[in-house]
Amino acid sequence: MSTINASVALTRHDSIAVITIDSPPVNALSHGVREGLVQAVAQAGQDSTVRAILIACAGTTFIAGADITEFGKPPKDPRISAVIAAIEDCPKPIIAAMHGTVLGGGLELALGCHYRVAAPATRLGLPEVNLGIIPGAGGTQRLPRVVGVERAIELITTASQLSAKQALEAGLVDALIDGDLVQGALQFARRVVDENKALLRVRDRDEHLVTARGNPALFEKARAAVARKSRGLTAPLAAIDAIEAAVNLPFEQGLQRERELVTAQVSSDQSKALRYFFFAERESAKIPGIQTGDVAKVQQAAVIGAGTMGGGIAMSLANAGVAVTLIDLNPEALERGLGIIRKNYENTARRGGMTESDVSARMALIRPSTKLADVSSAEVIVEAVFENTELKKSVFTEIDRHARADAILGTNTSTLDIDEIASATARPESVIGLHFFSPANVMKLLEVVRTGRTSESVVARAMALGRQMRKVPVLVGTCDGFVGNRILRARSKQAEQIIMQGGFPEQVDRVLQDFGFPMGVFAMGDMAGLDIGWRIRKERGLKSIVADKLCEMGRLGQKAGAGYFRYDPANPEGARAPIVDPIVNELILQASRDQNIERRDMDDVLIRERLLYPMINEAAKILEEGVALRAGDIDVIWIYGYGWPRHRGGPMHYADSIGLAKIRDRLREFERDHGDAFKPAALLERLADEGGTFAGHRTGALQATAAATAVAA
Ligand code: 3H9
Repeated sequence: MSTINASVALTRHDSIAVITIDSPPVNALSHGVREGLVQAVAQAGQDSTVRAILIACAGTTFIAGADITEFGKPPKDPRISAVIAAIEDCPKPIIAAMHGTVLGGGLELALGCHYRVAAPATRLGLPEVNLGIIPGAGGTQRLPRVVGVERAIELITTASQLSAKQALEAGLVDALIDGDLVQGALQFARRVVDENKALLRVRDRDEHLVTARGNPALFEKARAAVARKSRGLTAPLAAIDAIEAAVNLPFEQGLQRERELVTAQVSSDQSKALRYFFFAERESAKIPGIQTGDVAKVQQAAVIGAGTMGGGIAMSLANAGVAVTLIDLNPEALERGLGIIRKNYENTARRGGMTESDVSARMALIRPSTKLADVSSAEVIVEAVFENTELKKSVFTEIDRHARADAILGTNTSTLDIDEIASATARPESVIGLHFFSPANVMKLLEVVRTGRTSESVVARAMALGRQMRKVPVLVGTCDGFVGNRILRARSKQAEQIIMQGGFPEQVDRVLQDFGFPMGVFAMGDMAGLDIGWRIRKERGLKSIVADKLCEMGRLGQKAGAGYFRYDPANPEGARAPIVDPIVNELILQASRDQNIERRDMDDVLIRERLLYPMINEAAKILEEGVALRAGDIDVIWIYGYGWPRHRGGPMHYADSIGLAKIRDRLREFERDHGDAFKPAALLERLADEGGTFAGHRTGALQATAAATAVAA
């Protein structure tokens, strides 16, 4: 064994040299790995006793791509493309022995090898568009030469992955290796040498390109499809340009075109936002001072309430292999809830997402019950009954009587005071908010709400449960609406004011969709049902002039065929597509007149700023109060829970990218014109003065934790 450097080693097995990359956590192509690889390839290539070379990786995966932490920094030689050129030009056959996730630069490097073998569980892909870039180390030039142009366009523009078996069928992998990967790859290498097989260089292959050459329609069709699906993302379109270059230009010129395109993409705002988000998401899993890693998996849970939320939560648990007791005191509601769960699973099976036996297995994990005492064996209990404090308190008192001493007592409330709910038990340290989003079996976000008294181990276990359910758990503190809904309210309030002051629902919604949201505020309200907000407003003695009027007219949203918009089953755009309704616009004009509000024209920029800047201001207050740990957590919540476009990085990153002084100044103008509600948050004022960013601001600990410390002191 010879150590090339800290990340790369070179060993010999008879006449085969094995280059092993060992650079945790994911063997990314950092500068050290690149240097080590070039040296190792040169050393093995020059050794006359070496007849073939394997490249393999230690740890859980083959190379998962370029080192993303190096993006945006001055590039250091050797670049990835130079490493790949050294491999491809080597006079001895080089074989990639792959396992784990072979992604981005990792797959590009494998495509530079002369042969590729893989363990059966390997997954392969070029996910660069998720980071706002394109494969920039020859991937757009080599992949179409192997799998064909249309397949390459699909794989690269959608960032989809192939299983090892699919890769074998597509010709991307030459053999699958059962058992020990390196031993199997060595045998493969010996065969290559013994049979004197040719050095296969992907760059020299042309057969797939000729069929696409002279067929510009293929690319136009792909561009139109991508533009439709990727809503404003530039990377997938740049990827098509690069693949077109692969088809029409000689290899070296194609590489040059790819380089130009990737260079432009790396410095784009979209890529900066997407890279920021990649790390923000991973950071959100880490809680300062709390070990969230080594927590035993949950085996048994109970969900109380078999309504829409409770059913979705039970499905999320069953999907993670957890046995769930689904409890509802009302046998009919329980029956109905179970029926809906079964129907949901059967629909998934019909669409090919699971097998019939999967449906039976999941249903077998969900045991119905009408007795609260049946929470007794659960490690985690999630209460999802109607939003009413007294009801929830009585349920928690009962849970407290029957639950295991070490059980997590979770509540799915989205609006109520969790401290008060916890006070109904003798163990408030076990109580935590588990705020799922609807539909709970689909939505990835889970707000984990820590009160001032929740214990650290319950926090750690709740975060781990979130990950066990393959959700994105984000820890937040307590306040009205927690993080997500509190910011949502700031936006809804603006939307209501804007339509009274000059805008119309269709314009507000279009502005949000142009920004990248999948749906506007008003269409979203129609989809959820306007009666939900109506009921809450009535309970809290609040009013919303236009929304209340629509509800009084029976226009409760999509389910009633009309709300802010009209819905028509015969609409060629789809039964759920909103249709502008002049009746609503007339009602809005009348409401403005009744309130003596002088309407004025509002352009799209003004509407966007009026909608988004108060959200950012509210988020700043959340940070300053310590209800969120970091700006990134707020961004993760808004991207996963509320459809904020990823390529804009979330509200906090968006604010940083615009400049906090600009946002503060604009809010001051709104404050002057429309009143105190726009007053910039103290944190925003301070960071704007200092030239700081939200990303650079750390609260250190949640306000709830700080409060707990104060009590303890
Ligand atoms: C590319 O290749 C460009 C090329 O075309 C060349 C252009 C010129 N770099 O996700 P996890 C860290 S672009 C640096 O929690 P998992 C991650 O931050 C790249 N760090 O684990 C985390 O750190 P920490 C194309 C990376 O098991 C730790 O590894 N490739 C990178 O759930 C564990 O990550 C991709 O986009 C990286 N490339 O999932 C693949 N990747 O522990 C991106 C990960 O400090 N990566 N880290 O928080 C992934 O999809 C997942 O990380 C992977 C593992 C599936 C590999």
